[in-house]
Amino acid sequence: MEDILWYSQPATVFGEALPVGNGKLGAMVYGGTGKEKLSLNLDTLWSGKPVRYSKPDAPATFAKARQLVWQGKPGEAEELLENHFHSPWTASYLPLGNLYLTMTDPKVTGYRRELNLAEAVATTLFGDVTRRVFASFPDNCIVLQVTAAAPRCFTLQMDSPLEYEIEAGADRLILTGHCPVVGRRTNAQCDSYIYEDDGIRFTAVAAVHTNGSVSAAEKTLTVTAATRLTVIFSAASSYIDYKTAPVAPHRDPCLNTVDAALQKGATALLTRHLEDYRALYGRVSVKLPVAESSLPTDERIASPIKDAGLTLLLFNYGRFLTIESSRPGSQASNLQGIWNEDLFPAWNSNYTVNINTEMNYWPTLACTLPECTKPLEDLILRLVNTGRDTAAHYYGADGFTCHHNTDPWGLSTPLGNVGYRFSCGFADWPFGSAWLCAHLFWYYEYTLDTDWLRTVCYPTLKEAAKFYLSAMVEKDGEWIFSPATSPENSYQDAEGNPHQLDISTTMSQTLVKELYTNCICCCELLHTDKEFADILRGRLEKIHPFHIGNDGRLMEWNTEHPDVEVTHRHLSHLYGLYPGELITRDMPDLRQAVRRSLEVRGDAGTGWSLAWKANLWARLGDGNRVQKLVHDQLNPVTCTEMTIAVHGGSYPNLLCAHPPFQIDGNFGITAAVAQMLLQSVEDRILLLPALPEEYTAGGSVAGLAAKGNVTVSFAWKDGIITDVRVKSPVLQTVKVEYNGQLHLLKTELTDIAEIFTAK
Ligand code: FUC
Repeated sequence: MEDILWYSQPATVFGEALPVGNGKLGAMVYGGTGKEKLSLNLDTLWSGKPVRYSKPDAPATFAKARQLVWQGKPGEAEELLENHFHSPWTASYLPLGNLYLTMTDPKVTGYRRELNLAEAVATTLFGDVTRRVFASFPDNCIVLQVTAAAPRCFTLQMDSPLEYEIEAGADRLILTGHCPVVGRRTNAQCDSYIYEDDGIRFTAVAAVHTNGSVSAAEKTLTVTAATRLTVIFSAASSYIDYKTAPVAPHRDPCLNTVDAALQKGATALLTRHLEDYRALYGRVSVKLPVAESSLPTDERIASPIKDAGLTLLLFNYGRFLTIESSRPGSQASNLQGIWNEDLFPAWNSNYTVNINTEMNYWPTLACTLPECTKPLEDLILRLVNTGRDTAAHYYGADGFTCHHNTDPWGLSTPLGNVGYRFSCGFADWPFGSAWLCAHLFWYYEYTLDTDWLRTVCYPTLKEAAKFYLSAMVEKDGEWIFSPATSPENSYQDAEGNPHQLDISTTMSQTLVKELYTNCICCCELLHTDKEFADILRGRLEKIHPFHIGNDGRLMEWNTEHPDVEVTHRHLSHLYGLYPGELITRDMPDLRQAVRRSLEVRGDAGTGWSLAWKANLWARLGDGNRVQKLVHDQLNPVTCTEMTIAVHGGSYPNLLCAHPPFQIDGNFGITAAVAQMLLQSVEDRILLLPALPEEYTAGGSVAGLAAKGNVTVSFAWKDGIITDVRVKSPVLQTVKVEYNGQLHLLKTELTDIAEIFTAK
């Protein structure tokens, strides 16, 4: 029931258009009548080229900054790092262009456009015309099918905001273009580009198959007297990897892909797409006691009282967006997933790894989509290579590290630009590697893939741990990373001046504690590296991240400095409760301190900030507060609001508004809804740990995943759980807590194939 977004008018701007994608290719579908527009993306279209940044004497500069902070001079330390330590910014994720299909005599009656999340098909209906758009993973193309009862004339055109040329062949348009190499920026925003020969090049092809006749002229294909028309679109770029000049062949591979799809034909393409997509989306099904809404989606979110079904729609949308934006072989989902129309997108639409990229992957394992995490794994493995250089060059340290931003070139340095004031708050945070490594360990915990633990997960965690082992220092009996920041937040010194560098911070200590703990666990599971594990154990004895302040909050800084912005959007110091698991249910004082911190921070924030709060409240077991935050996320934001603001909400197409559009909030909310229903924490599975009151009447869950390679299905009535079934490819007994009690349940044997096929 809550699988459809629908509207009774075409989209006029991005925030109304509907997304489809196959991980690599993305399209926003406008659903116009006389003129349809698809704005197109390819995951590897980025500015830049392989690059390595360095700063003379960086380790000495950092050591000097530490000394200054320890001497109570954080302002001097900040100036030093701003002028002598920071590197240029990441590359930008670029739009590919647009495809336009005009049609004569549109006869606009009975207009409806919809996105069916259960099929990943966007459909536009009016008069005698039906148009369908889907992105096929198995055939690597986007398919636009039109059928009409009466014959029509069509024209097909493409353009691009990048430098490009178009050729028209007998049945196709071929767009070749290239990406700029350098972006110039003012402040955090890129505002002009320089094109050079060594940037990424690309080919995009749109070919038609029709029962009308096709002619080509003036960069336009014209189709006459057609009642059926299929456009097959694909694209490929010359990007190879982070270190190699982008010279991969793209024209022939792209043409071959399109020819192969044309050969299959529209019906087979749709069948293959549905088979592929449903096998992923259908693994999970949630039913909640909600009445069906008769309103179009934009009117539903515009209503001041949110109907109870919207939460489920948002949950399903997040699962859809995961499958559409992150598939094996694609780049990881960036700040906008894969959907970006802007030549100068906010924050370069890059990978911001001090919350945003990770949040994109919060729901993936819980929603039984483990293969969709593979692009994130690729991103991390790339950083092991580039981040080794950063660890050695900037800190004189072992292992690898990554700061708060990255891109397909594997940027891992402390980006900030010379003299950019207050940049330490984001730049000086070499903890992206630690946070990302948590995702690798969670993947193991969910899948129990021991070979992968041995060959991929542990070696990566070990390299990450080595960085902190060699870069941390001992002070007053504790091992600290110093100076440290708490992402993007500031505190006031005694004179009321804002600072970002402190002796240490809760988040930096939390991330190291988690990483070392996970590494030790790997060593034990793999019966390896006993000595290394002992070194880590020794260090852990002197790492204590959590302290409760006099005001009852969990402390964020080394000492109780006054806040600069008490409602700051980041919640870095609360990481230990979520997504981390260091603050467990048997630590009531720390949980109370988190609760107090959340109360003082308040609910308002950017889209992703609302979503993080929702997940924290879910861990605290407060379902109504989670639902309140989900509703806050559903506050309508007008499509013209695309400049940076801090209040969250949703565009009419339900994409999350930071504002501007940022997809992390969609994924964060999906994770929070999953956590209302099931949490896999400590040694057990909690059923309905944070169910909002309005859903207690009854409902069911099928196929959500828990740690230990299991999926869980259950139903409830009047808040009481019935019919629990736990499935696993291995026979095991799992601890499940529900109805206030711990139950030991034997798993039903299933093979992976069964878990991974539609229920
Ligand atoms: C971090 C956040 C901002 C924004 C940006 C992409 O810097 O603090 O709010 O989400 O990432």
